[in-house]
Amino acid sequence: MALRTIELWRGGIDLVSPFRTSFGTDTSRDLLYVHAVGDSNSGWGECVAGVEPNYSSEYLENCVEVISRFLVPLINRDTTAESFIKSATPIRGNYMSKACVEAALLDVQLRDQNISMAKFLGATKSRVASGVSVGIQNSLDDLVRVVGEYIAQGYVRVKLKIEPGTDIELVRTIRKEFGDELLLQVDANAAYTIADASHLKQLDAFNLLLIEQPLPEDDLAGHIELSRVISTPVCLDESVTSLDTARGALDLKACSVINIKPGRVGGYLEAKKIHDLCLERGVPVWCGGMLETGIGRAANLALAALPGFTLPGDISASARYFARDITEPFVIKNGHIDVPNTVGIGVAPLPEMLAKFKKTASFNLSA
Ligand code: OSB
Ligand code: MG
Repeated sequence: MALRTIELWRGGIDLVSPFRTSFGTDTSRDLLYVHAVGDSNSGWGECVAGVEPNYSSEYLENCVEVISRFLVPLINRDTTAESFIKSATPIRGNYMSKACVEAALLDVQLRDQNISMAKFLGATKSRVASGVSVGIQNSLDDLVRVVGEYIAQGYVRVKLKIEPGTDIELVRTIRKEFGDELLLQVDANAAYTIADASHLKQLDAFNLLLIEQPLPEDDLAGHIELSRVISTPVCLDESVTSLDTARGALDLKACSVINIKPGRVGGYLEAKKIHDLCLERGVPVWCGGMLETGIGRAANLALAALPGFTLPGDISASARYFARDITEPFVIKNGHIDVPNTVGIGVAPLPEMLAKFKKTASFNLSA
């Protein structure tokens, strides 16, 4: 029941189609996994950082450095996910680095304890409603076709990426094409400023579930002002990096919905705390995504099964992202994806997929 080694694994998997947001275009996932190897079991954690620091200030190579140089030295044979997160408090920021180490430690310890991540976190659902995040397309025709395909596959909620110049018309077109019943929301990834408030107010005509992260990460005042001016609920993604920022944003009415991403807030333990706060306050939350492979997706499903996750999240089927996932693929059935219910995160990399990856570091732990 003790840890032996922390390994870092690197590789990449192509996306089935390019994913374009207001901050850039991804055609593949460059991957970093943390593998925590114990005496009897091992656990996996996926790093959600991108190659470039454009979603947030974190990026993959920096995570490799932070994990190797600052986080692994905090781990000994008896470290748990909880004790690791506590000891990592003096390391500022670096949420995505902390989160993937924590995830690997959680996976191995829950396997040792013979319980599932879903059970450990307090899941109340065995499957979760599946939404899809649709990147910016080359034309409105392409967008209509792509959204139509996702709806045909059963996705229960559609999120459209927007940016200045491709926003109001895009929403108008999708509403006209697919009707008022479609659960629809938009995500700007911080592409606007508060000077765009009256422009964004035009979105109020389309009965959107929410607008996600319209303004820059640090513009709390702007989000407070925008929330007063528009009736579409404001949801924060990038701005919420911890329980404290979540509480502050809610207290100051900068948002009325929160997108919880474990990677962005430093792990599943912190994500659960944000969920608990929001549940207590009746604030709806949903589980975001970072184009995770099956390792990150499995853990996100466990989190999204908690009772406060009342809005469909961005957890789509493996096939929406990859021709072949690193794990057994997650599939959508009647608009839902099953929550893994076996020990730990319930999945592990398939040997034939892992064979294409490289173990780039291995740290032996001391007592
Ligand atoms: O802002 O939610 C986002 C993907 C990468 C980085 C940021 C975001 C996203 C998504 C995709 O919207 C969500 C998913 O399907 O994983
Ligand atoms: Mg977002």
